Amino acid sequence: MKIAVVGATGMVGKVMLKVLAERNFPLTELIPVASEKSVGKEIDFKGKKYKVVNLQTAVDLQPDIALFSAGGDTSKEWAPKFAEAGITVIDNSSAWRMDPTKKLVVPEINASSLSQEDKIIANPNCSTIQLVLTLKPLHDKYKIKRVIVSTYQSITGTGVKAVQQLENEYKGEQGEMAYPYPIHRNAIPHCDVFLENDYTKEEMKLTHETKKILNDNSVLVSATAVRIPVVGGHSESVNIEFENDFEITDVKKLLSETPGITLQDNPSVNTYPMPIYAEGKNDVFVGRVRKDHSHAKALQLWIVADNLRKGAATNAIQIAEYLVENKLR
Ligand code: 2RA
Repeated sequence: MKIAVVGATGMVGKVMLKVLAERNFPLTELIPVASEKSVGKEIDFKGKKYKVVNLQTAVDLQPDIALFSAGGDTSKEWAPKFAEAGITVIDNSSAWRMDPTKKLVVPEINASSLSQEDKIIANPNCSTIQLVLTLKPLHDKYKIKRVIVSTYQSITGTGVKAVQQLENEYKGEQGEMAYPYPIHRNAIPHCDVFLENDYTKEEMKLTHETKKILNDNSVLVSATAVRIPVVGGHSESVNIEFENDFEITDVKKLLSETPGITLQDNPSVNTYPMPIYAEGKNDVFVGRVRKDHSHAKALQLWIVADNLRKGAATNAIQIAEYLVENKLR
């Protein structure tokens, strides 16, 4: 199994390499791919050195699967070229997520929809993945009417420039700005760009992608996405209104039995999910599960996940694992 990692020198690409090694993915050859300026650089993977190549060379080397995390423009231009060459692309950008001909996959939810014909598979947005993994079992059992979510997003979601901005601000130094304002000791309610409806693109991704992955346009979602000076993962405060009644003990049991979710919920001993705990782990952590005292059929909960892992690299690799295990690649 030949695997290409497109964007291998980027923040998510590096985590993809780490997770491929950790999970002992059955690859016989690794093809690290990056822009021309990185071509020739050496990548160490499981004690072996691999030279970075450019995109055309990667197509010519005919990998079985290409994990893309190289931005939407590169995906838009190159994913079709890889697919035409018979290579299965799993793309972490937003380029293909809402394309009606492309699958948007969280393996625990809808990997079974995949077939050999799927040559470009979209990895959902990080904040969507942790949300829908939690919503899916609840939707199946209690039918969700409406979701109100506020996110508290790690600066790693923006990239290296944002991490550098925070480090500069810690040191009281002026440097390149990833955000319109200082992020140190601040919270910026502005992730990605603002749209006509005064929501941001990040907020509308939560709305549109959730509906597509749950395959239910009736689910109403309103989001506020906030950037905070944290690096370990994205946190989300979620209020869910159901059609049906529920018992909180049943909800907690259901979540604790859901693959990919770790229920971390014991306020009496200060146990709840936090980015400093979730960082470096592949699960989605759920806690603060409680009946909404203001609404008989609503639930309040808190979700945290490492946005570079389950929010990006790990989810993409789990899709690749599913393809291999089910002989779809
Ligand atoms: C962010 N989810 O956190 C977006 C893209 N990674 O900025």
